[in-house]
Amino acid sequence: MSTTAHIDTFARDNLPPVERWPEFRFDVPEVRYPARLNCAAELLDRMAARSGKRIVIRTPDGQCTYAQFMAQANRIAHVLVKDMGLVPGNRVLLRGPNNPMMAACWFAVMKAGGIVVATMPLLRAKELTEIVTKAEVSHALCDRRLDAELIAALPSCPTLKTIRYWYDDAPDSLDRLCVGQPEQFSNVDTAAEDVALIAFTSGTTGKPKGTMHFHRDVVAMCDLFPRSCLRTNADDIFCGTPPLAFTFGLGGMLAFPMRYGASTVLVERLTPDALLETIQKFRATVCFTAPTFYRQMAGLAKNYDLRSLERCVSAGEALPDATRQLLKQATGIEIIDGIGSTEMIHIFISHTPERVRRGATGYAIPGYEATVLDENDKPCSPGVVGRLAVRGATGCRYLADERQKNYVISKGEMRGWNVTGDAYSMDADGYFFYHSRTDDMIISAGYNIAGAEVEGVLLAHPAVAECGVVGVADEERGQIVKAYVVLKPGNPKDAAMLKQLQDHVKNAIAPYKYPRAIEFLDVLPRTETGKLQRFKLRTQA
Ligand code: 3UK
Repeated sequence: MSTTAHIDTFARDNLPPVERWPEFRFDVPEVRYPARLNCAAELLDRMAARSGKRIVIRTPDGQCTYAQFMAQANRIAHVLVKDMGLVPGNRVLLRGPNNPMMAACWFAVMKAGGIVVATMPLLRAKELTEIVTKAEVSHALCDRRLDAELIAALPSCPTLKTIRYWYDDAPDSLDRLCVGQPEQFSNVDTAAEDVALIAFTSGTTGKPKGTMHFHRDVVAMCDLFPRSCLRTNADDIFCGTPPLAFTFGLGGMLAFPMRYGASTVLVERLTPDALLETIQKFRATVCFTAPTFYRQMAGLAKNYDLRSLERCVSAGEALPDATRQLLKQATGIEIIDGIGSTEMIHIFISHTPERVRRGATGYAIPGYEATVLDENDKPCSPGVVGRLAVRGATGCRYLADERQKNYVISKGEMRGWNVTGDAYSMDADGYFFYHSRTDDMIISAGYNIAGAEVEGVLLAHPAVAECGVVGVADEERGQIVKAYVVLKPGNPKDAAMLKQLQDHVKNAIAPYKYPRAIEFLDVLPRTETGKLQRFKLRTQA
């Protein structure tokens, strides 16, 4: 590793031991970078120098150019260093909705050599405390409107000493402190392998895990999926829902458009209707969101002029084919599905719209290899369900966490491969088919049943708005399949409907997969990133 620019070496000191690292592969030339690399210089300054007058951020209240955005990031970087005493390598908590200050703060921290720890807007004091404690966060920049939970967390966060708020007019607010700061800043000359961000993922239930990504990884995610599958160009206008604190959103809502001189529409809170309106109003060409949003958008699309929209990216959970078909009928657009993870930083299996294969997430995109492993870490034959494993330009490095050994294989033939925790099969052409999370597989009377498959079938029924399928304990069968169903308005929650849905599944797939129990709900439990919380359904059962 080249010489670090970090004076505070906490992140480097808490990387996993080298023998536990994934193997990194730089097979595509786009991801071979020099030893010194600051991702803010690469994504922001370089584009500001080349096309400073182009628009980078659009919001309902106005827009700004690359040059203006760089100037703002530079002013904040001065505040971080001079007023807040940031030292390279310090961890900086960022807390805000998707707005221009959140984005500028992100780049300011990169420029000053800090490490971003971004948090989802809905996190509460308890979760913030866990993150601050684990990452030994020393500084925070926070949207004033989201201060309550941060303030509530402070008594239990002794490392966090310096906080400034933005969108605030107090004399010591970030906005005020920025006034009069120089518009130039000389970026800390970070190593490509200095940690740039620690992204937390809660997994399904357990304690949050911090995943560490280098400056190199941030640039690499921009040079892989957005180039090969999305084919981003400078005239693209991106929009969508994932928070900047989620690496899906960091890429799709900020870093990807910037890498290509394109622009992004940042909106703080979006419903399916508001997202459609945003596409119409800003003439957006690219949309990033989760499957449930696409499903609802398909039903509302006729009310909007969506002619500008060219490409839609879905990630976060499995995209049911029924949803893909609904959006296609409504807009003509073939969704680009992609599986990514916080550990891998972004998408590694996906497809171009032309190379879509029904029911598949896609193929390993250039820069990654993928395979399906059996319980002995041997590759499965085509069609056989096993554990998905990947390796490539990015990979998993947990911050001081024993669970590194669960994500990265550390011995044998497959040493260095990342295991995502998903049950997949691969066909003879290298397309990957999602079955379930490995811990969510339902085993009923000896049959392996993937909840997502049953969900996909139920979603194709005209009365079903949303559904979640889990295994619940059963004396006779070990587990039975249980479906939680949200019906579309106007459908009766009665025994006839129950029977109709069961018959619908029996007719579509192997009858042993049908839900022996069905419960009607008004809403399904979901995470802020749009994932169905199956564990909540299981405990409810
Ligand atoms: C699941 C999918 C089927 C899968 C993410 C794109 O979701 C992201 O990161 P997380 O750490 O979760 C990772 C897990 O989510 N998943 C994601 N996408 C798909 N399952 N089909 C999909 N298309 O279980 C995976 O292991 O929250 C997604 C980019 C960046 C991300 N962080």
